[in-house]
Amino acid sequence: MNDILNKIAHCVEAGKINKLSAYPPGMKDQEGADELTRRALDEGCSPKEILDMALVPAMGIIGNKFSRNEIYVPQMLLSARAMSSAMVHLKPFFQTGQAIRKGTFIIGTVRGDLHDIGKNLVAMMIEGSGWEVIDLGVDISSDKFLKAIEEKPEAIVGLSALLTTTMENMKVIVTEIKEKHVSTKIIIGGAPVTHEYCAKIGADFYSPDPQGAVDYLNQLVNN
Ligand code: B1M
Repeated sequence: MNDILNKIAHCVEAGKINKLSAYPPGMKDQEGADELTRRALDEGCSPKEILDMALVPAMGIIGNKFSRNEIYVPQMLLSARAMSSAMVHLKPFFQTGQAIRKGTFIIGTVRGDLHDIGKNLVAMMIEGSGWEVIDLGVDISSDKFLKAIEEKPEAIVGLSALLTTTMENMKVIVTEIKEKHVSTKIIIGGAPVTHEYCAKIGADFYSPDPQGAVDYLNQLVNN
């Protein structure tokens, strides 16, 4: 069993999605995270084992490498896609409650902003670390965040912005969320965002990268 879990972890780290994917060249024609995860479930691995012993540690390694500039966005995207291809097989189990999620994370790119590559990476990493992720998409106003929070009052919220102009909309959204849901934790991120800005607008946490957001969320449930 450990053998197949190690293989899945290796595929995620290497960005090997499925048998047809050409990358990485050294793994051509080999099964990827997609087929191996299906096989692991068929052979009796539990979704939690696959998540905790293969996908989450592998994405953790990738996230840390990215934070240390040892790998770059294309490699991280491939790893994220490999992980997503595995998650497709696990999702039905999470939905039926056979695997327990750590909590719910609502994420969106703020109003006026259409950049979603970083936001998608954050969403995938957080989903891979065992959270239910509700991805509201791009150009998201306070109203949409508030509606989503009303449906999931215990959720933690993540805001992404890539433009110095739309970063200002974070302030409006954070203020309106905190007015109605004072205990809702809000994480913010995106290229122009800083720790100072986070403190200034009253958000709870700033992370420059997906792994920081994952670590913060996990620390919230472990305390
Ligand atoms: Co835009 N764009 N863009 N763009 N774009 C930037 C951001 C810009 C810096 C380019 C430049 O001028 N050098 C500049 C912003 C300048 C500024 O405000 N300071 C800019 C501009 C000006 C614009 C337009 C206004 C251009 C125009 O139309 N004149 C326009 C705005 C459209 C809009 O949003 N309303 C525009 C449009 C676009 C495209 C649509 C063409 C495309 C977006 C495609 C897409 O996302 N689907 C695009 C792109 C690709 C970029 C660049 C080149 C790359 C952004 C990216 O995806 N980076 C960007 C220049 C650059 O960054 N070098 C640029 C990779 C991604 C993985 O990183 O998103 O930073 P990032 O996410 C990181 C972290 O920030 C963090 O984790 C991620 C992984 O480490 N993170 C979080 C992100 N969200 C987080 C949330 C968290 C935690 C961490 O917790 C919740």
